[in-house]
Amino acid sequence: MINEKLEKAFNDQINAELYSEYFYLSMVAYFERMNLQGFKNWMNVQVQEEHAHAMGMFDYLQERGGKVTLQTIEAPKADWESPLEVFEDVLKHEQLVTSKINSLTDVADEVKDRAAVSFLDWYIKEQVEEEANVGNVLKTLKLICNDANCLYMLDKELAARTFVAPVIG
Ligand code: OFO
Repeated sequence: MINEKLEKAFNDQINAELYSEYFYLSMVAYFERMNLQGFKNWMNVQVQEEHAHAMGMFDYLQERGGKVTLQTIEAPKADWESPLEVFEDVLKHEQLVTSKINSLTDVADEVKDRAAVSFLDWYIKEQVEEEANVGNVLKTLKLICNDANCLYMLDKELAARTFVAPVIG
């Protein structure tokens, strides 16, 4: 049976992952309004990844005999000034998620749940990749993309991203 404090921390993180899904879905709608289909595709993959992250913890908590308690998902921001502002928000958000996953792992450590610590290792590594992916798009937007041509080229590039269901744990 999973420790109660750890169960609560997992439920909070499931909510954070579902909020991430919601936040990025709001960005999908923004890119649709902007008619930037490649950016929209990139963000749609992000939405699917966040859903998979939430479900990975959802399934794990149940597998460990814990109770999944879903919480209210906060309404995300709906408007941005530019694609640059969107990606600045994504990076800030991923950095926040990294700190939340680190805190969740601290709780698993504190209650000496070695299995949970080992399970969460996947998420810790995933965050390194997430921050790097977002950081790369942000770098291009910041350093190179100050005209419509570049935005068009980047949109074409982002159209190539595809979702690969992660094998978590
Ligand atoms: Fe984008 O991060 Fe989930 O875990």
